[in-house]
Amino acid sequence: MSDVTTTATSERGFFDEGQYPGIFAWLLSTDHKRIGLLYFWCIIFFFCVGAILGLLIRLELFAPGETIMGAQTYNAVFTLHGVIMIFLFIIPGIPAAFGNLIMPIQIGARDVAFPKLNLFSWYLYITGAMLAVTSLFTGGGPPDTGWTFYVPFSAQTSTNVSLAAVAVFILGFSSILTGLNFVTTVHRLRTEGMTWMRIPLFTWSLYATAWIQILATPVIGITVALLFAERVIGTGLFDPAQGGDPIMFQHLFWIYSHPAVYIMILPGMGVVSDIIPVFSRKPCFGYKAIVVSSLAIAFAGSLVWAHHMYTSGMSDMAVLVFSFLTFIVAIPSAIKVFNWLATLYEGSILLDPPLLYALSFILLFTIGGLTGLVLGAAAADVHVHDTYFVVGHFHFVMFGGTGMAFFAAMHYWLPKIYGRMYDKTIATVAWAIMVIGFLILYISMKIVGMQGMPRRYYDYVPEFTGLNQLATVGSWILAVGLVLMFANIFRGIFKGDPVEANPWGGASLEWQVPSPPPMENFGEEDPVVTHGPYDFTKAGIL
Ligand code: HEM
Ligand SMILES: [Cu+2]
Repeated sequence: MSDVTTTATSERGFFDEGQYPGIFAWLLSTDHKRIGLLYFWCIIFFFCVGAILGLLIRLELFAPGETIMGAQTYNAVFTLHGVIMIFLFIIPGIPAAFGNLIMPIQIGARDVAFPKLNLFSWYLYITGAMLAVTSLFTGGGPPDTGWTFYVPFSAQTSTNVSLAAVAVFILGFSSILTGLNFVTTVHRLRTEGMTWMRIPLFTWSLYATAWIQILATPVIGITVALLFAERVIGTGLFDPAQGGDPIMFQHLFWIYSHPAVYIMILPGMGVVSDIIPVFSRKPCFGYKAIVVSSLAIAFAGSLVWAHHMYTSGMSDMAVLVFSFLTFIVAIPSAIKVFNWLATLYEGSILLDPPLLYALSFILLFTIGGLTGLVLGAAAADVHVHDTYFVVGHFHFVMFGGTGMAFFAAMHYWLPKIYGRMYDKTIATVAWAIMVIGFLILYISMKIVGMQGMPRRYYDYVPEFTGLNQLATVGSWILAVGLVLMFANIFRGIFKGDPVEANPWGGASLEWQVPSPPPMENFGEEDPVVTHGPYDFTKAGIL
């Protein structure tokens, strides 16, 4: 990309250029970077709350029988853990925080296409989050259905499922509007020379994600609206006694929620695709293959929802077709993994924290993906369905995949946004502790699941005690790593050494503007792009 000459009005970039005084500089800002930071801090907050709930679940499961809470509280805690982690952390995580912070700069835009809509999406996110929290203390008390809200239980329980459904409905709108904004931004606001084949892979992944957000999210909106109607006016759509069908709820739920796992993972893949070339000092191997596989995942991933329902009662033919389609989606995912490894191969590797977090993404996501194939194979799934094997699998993919990618993005881009660097040694130590704790925690879950321990149960038979205790100890190690990582990031943001515009030697546009970037990203003139995002030689870095 061409060198950009910027006229930053001050050293503190957009932090000093608020339109309004005080807190309103944030609450009324339409700048994509400020909105990105609003999301970032809210998402970190909810992640910490969710993680504490996860630790409480593990504490309860340390020994058979009651350990720290009763059964009804336990049901509420794991429902809340699931709802927070899914709807408030992992789905909005990378797109809403880092997509907003970085994507417009990567394509040479001064902001997203609809800045006010962008701010409105954040308010919807906050409103949804507030309602979800309110549902704990009002009505019949905290929802106890699990984050899947399966009928008939969710239609009948006296807990506050109705308000939680409204919360999910509103959060869905936030997600759809962000998707619309990003699609329009990528189509309309690319600067001169930013052809489709020069778009950085992070932005490409957000583009593919945005289409899923637009096309799939309305389905969950309709599903929770129907659940609300079922509870409030007894529509009977899902109630067999009134001619309804509970299986229909599962179809509707997973028609969104399976594509949603690609809303969760694709942006993470995009982060990794951007980081690996920079820290290998090599162009990304198979750029086009990564682009096409993102789009292929977005498309094919919409056809496999019923692999969550092999044991719900379906025709053998349907089971066969969904099992086959599920295996097809593994292909574009595997293509990406091969391309990342080929990029690393014979590169001059810089083992800085962003790369370490990206490497743990590859390892943990691959393990998670392969156990996904075990679940995709219908015959094997019948054995491990709704056991801890599933819990192990999805934590590997979501936490080991997207979670690690979120942390990788944090270590990669926060110095750009705040203009300060964290301590790299502490970041590395925290990373090592986290990965060790992670493996102990979730491998134990997979094994105890293979042995038949069901998920979502308050209690277990004594035979499973050993592995459960191992898992709980793993969760403590993981927690130590998390605390160390966040403490180091906070310290870095406030007290770290100032950084240059391009601390890692990246070739894409965000590394050409000052750290932190000025309000409209670029000075008087828009940048003109003359080479691809990983052409380190043409960018003068190699
Ligand atoms: C400190 C880290 C974490 C710990 C100790 C932890 C632990 C647990 C445990 C013990 C369960 C209960 C499993 C069950 O009974 O079904 C669970 C469920 C779940 N976790 Fe986590 N988890 C952690 C992080 C995460 C993250 C980062 C995510 C999302 C990205 C996540 C998403 C979920 C979901 C969706 C469920 C399912 C809830 C349900 O079945 O309704 N967890 N977790
Ligand atoms: Cu699925």
